[in-house]
Amino acid sequence: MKLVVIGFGQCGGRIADELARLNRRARNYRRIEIVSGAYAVNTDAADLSGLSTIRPDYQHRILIGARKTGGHGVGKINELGAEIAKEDSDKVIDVIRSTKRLFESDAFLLIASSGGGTGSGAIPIMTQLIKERYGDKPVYAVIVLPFEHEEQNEERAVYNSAVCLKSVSLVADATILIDNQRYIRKDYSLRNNIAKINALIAEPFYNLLCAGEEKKLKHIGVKTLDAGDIIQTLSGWTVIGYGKSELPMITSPFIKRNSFREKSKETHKGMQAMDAAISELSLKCNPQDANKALYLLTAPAKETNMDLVKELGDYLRELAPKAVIRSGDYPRRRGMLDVTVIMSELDTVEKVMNYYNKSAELIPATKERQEEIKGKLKDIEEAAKDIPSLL
Ligand SMILES: Nc1nc2c(ncn2[C@@H]2O[C@H](COP(=O)(O)OP(=O)(O)OP(=O)(O)O)[C@@H](O)[C@H]2O)c(=O)[nH]1
Ligand SMILES: [Mg+2]
Repeated sequence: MKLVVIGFGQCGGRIADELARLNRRARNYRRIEIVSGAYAVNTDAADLSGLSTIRPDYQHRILIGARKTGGHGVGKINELGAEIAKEDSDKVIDVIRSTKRLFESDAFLLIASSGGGTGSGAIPIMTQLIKERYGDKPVYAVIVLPFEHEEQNEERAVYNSAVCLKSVSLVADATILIDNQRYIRKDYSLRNNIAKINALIAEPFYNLLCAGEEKKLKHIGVKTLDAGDIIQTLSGWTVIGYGKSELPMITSPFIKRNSFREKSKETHKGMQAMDAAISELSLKCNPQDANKALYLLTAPAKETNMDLVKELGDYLRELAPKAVIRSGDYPRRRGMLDVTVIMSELDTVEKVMNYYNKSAELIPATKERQEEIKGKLKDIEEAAKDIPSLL
């Protein structure tokens, strides 16, 4: 599957940069392309210069709203992010139009955090515009949710998230949810290591996008998972997971690879990787709420047998009984077996509900506070009424 990737704001830009890196890896090691164009859009010039893989020209790192923000971001005011995106949307549409392999691309992937101002304000607007222009291609939004400490300390982070999620979900074909907090839990040393978190966020996309682009027979599975399967699966609220399991290298001539014992060991490893993928989903959710699901097994050809693929399918079916399940196998490198899982069309997402409920509570208090500020400003004006002005 080939994507046009566009990141908005600091978080979106950095993850888009990470996907550009995955494309370079696919090109160098696998001779295939998975990203036909990678762009970063921001109101902050410094954030754009901090990227490393997206091409460093103004057609790939796109500064918007420079007149309004002086190139310094919108300071979490998502309404301003949205307004600037509307005004400068032509800049983004123009570069998309000049993407070389646009017509070979299968979909758009737009990325932003929900808690900031630029990305969370711009992503719904741009999703809608791109959908209007390129109706034949799906537009998927990746939304990165704030860390717990941000939710606790910044009302804006919760409010922006609610507004962004509602707006994006009305226009995107699927909204892929990534909870920043989950990545700290995986490894506490990551708290200060955003780059590592971004690499973990991007990783599940690698094999998923590569599998359908392979041309060499030896890397084509019994059942290929291609762009069509992914497009059929992605819809509505979506989460993604990835798990791996090291395989022992079988070098001894005395161990028969297809002996019964070896086979059950492989199945066990496969289940282990599937378990890891499910328990490390990008957002905590209940697989029973998924109406669509997909899994991809990537393993050395010799380790992949149909029993394993089938067992993984049976296992997922138990976990997600309602879901239409699509699957594939991808014969790849030695010594490693990994599983990528997507749960889509989730009909219950507790975290999203919480944002909506909390923000609904915040709105009257925020209005009250704004009225109070207005009142106080009026009092000052009133007191200054008889003072001469130099202007
Ligand atoms: N995973 C991840 N989260 C990030 C990154 N950068 C920022 N965030 C999160 O994104 C939210 C802040 O949004 P930003 O993307 O920095 O904001 P922005 O879109 O640039 O908007 P403004 O700076 O307000 O103009 C917070 O919840 C951060 O924790 C990143 O590189 N990776
Ligand atoms: Mg910013």
